[in-house]
Amino acid sequence: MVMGVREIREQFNPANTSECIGKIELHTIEETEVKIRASEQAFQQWSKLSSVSRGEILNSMANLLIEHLEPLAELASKEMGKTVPEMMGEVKRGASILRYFSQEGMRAAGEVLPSASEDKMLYTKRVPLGVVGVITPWNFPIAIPLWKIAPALVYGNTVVWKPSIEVSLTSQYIADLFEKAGLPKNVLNIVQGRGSKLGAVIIKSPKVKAISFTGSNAVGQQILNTAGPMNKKIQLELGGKNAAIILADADLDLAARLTIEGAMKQTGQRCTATSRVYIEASVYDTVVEKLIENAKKIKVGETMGPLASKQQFESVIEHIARAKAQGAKCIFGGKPVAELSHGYFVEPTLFTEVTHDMDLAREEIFGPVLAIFRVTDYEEAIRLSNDSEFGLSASIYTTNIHKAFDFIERSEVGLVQINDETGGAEPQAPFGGMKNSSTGFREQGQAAKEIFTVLKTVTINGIRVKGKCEQ
Ligand code: UN1
Repeated sequence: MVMGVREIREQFNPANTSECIGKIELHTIEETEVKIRASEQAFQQWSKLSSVSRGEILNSMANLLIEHLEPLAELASKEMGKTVPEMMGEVKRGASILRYFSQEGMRAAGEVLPSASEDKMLYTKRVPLGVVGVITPWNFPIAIPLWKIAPALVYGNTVVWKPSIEVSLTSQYIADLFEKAGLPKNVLNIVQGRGSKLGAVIIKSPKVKAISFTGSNAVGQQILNTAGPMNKKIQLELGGKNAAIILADADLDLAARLTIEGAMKQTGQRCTATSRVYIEASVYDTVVEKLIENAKKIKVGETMGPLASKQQFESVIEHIARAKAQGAKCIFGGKPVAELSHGYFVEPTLFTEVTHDMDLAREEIFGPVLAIFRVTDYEEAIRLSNDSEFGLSASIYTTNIHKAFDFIERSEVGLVQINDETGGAEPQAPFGGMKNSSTGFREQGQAAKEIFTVLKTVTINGIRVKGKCEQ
């Protein structure tokens, strides 16, 4: 039954903006409410199923993802612009996330504690919350939803999922695969539409016990304002302005290669992208040359995809124009690619002569833009790398073990990288930032159970009442 009038949306390929790749019917507010209610009912059965059985469904889903690797990667690539090899990597990553959490169904769900009384048994037991709301972005249309949905499901919750409208077709494909994998009806309910309309219904619903969101700081703040006072559990993964430090003693080839990869992979559309690099003065000229050499190797339209949408394209172009107007020097790129004007393609872009009061040093760009700074020494580098409202990830390239350990201690971020790029996350490791990059619970790994379960403490009295066993 369709309630209200459904809006139809056409999706276009950001690499070829006149190519319509499909249509999607958006849900109405009423339908979203119905789906939340249905998920609440489905919780009764789903939470009773053993976690081992729930895990088996996730494992089937992992197998299906791999079976559908190519068509899914191609669809997602056409919908949001990431290159097909990048998208195939993401589908495989999705499968390993599902496999990790499928095993979680076989792991301990509590612990036995000693009691002060010999007559009592005391233990903890993790239980699911009920319906949880998962609101996901367009930049990892497969991996991010799965690393929220998989733990939510294996711990026994049901999920109402609102993906970004920009990746509606990819998200529908994933929801359909979950059904094929044997997930009972209404255990995962997808709602397609805008966050301002449908996301708001999920956030406000008293039936939804937790919200896991990845996206902008502005929306994150609205979630906190609305769902916080309702005492919901809230997990927010927000922006980043990730720094890399290259010291004179580093392997400079490795540092330059990984800094450019960190900045330009996925066209810079990762909250973990490297967006600032601090280079020690004595190797500054050499490293800048190496950064340019690496940037030159990128073939826009082949090894680097377009920006995901018109809005993204305009925003990145505006950031570049503002950086120039504020006095930063563009030493590489800085323009849309003229011969690829049928898509949202922008050149990999490098800026020098950046000062810390410029927007380029402070604001998240979410595009292939890197700000390069010269620093006198490690102390100046760490001070400037920490001079940010964000604290997601940071890298240092050095062979000095003392500086590496000092950086681990003093870097104000959730993800510290030594001789590695700022991006990336493995499913078994907690993911999240400090400062304005994250709020609340970590994602992935064992840490995921903190948001998606609640602990019950159980006391059983009278376990050793005299004479009972002899009767
Ligand atoms: C990665 O670096 O591979 O939205 C993961 C984002 C992050 C995930 C990054 N939440 O870009």
